[in-house]
Amino acid sequence: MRTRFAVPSAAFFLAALLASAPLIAQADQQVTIDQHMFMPATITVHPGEKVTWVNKDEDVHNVTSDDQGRSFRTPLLDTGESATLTFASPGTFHYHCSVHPDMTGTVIVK
Ligand SMILES: [Cu+2]
Repeated sequence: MRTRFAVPSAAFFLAALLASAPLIAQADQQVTIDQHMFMPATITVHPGEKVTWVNKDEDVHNVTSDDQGRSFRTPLLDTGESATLTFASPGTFHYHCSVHPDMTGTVIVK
């Protein structure tokens, strides 16, 4: 499991106090893939945040942007595998699974 909600150590608190960036910018957001669905289907993050997709399904899936240029695309993820993308710029990014095009999701960066 990720440690996002774990009790921070004293060292972490010190680092947080010294950091000028808001804490939220350092937290990974997670999308679970299961039963041929991205959950949540729409996720909202701040510019510079990372989104990690974790495949908990028994089938292979990936994350492929809908745009013509395929501005982002993860490798095929087997059961238990994950992939992380960083969204630097604001926008609305629709994606799907290239193996199962009916599986769709959206990342909103603002
Ligand atoms: Cu798929």
